[in-house]
Amino acid sequence: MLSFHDARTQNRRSTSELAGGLLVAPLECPERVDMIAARIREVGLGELCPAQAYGREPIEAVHDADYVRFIEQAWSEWQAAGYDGEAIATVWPTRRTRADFVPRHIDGKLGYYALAAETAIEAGTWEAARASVDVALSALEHVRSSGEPAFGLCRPPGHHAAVDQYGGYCFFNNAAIAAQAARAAGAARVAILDVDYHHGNGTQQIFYHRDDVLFTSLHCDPLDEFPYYLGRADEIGTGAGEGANRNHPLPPGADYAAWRAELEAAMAGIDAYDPDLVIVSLGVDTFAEDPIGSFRLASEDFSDYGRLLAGLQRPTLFLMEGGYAVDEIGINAVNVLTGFDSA
Ligand code: OKP
Ligand code: ZN
Repeated sequence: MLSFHDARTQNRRSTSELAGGLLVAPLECPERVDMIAARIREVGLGELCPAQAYGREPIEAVHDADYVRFIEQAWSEWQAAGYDGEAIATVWPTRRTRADFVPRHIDGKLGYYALAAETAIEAGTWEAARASVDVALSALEHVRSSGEPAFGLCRPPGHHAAVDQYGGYCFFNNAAIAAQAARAAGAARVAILDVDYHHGNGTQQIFYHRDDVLFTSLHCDPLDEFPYYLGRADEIGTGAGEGANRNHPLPPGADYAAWRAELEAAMAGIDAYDPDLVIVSLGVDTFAEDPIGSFRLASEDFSDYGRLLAGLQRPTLFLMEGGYAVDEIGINAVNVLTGFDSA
């Protein structure tokens, strides 16, 4: 299987994540990509190809243009305000205040566009987030032109990013942008299967009213886990999209047997939908040793479900999402891909 990467994804080098009341070294670090790339080479998965540049048009086919401009300019506006640290939201439009205008001050803008406070914006964020989209679109192009599967080493991840919101380490929704680009290029139906430990609230929101992109997600129950305010099983889509959103929440601590049973149910739904393309939002924070996930998958379980996914027999695009056990992230992500290739 071919993989795609871009060195500019490493330009995001945030030093601060708000966690447990402290500013700590971010879990979503550049070394994650290095470890995956090293493992790809070690097992000889296939060529690691450079990404092409696609510009902002495919990003703006999913995200609001004002939001894209905000991500582009936030760091310089933050610096112009004279702040010393990285840009972190501290105040929000909430129930009983207004959210129908964007404040002028950077503090107001950050709260308007942020869905969570853990994720800081710094000097390289805009470039890295754009490069992550380029990686996804380059891998998509390979799947579309060859029919072969491909893997995008996206970083930062994307599935929490909504039409006009960032957070949960995500800025642009790589999987949603790829799905939209595939539709524009002629795919009739696209299925997104999100296997990250966290619910893909952004992807869900982007396609909630549509039936041309099916969103199916396995994740920890939002009653107990980030992103908390979306991801329950009764969220089935709206209007034309009714029935095209499928959430499979699992309890904290779920083991592989429970997870695999939900995957098989999710796959039956995808098969019946008959998509031209399957996009896998590949988060490996379901790993037992993940520092923030509670699920109990072992490294060999990733190979097993990779094999299972090949049973869909569809053109398949894998895009990296979460996974924070950095020492094993390459093993686990690449196990899915080698499992898929071996089937
Ligand atoms: C991003 B992705 C740790 C709390 C972490 C944010 C999680 C973002 C996950 N102190 N909260 O879905 O892997
Ligand atoms: Zn995650």
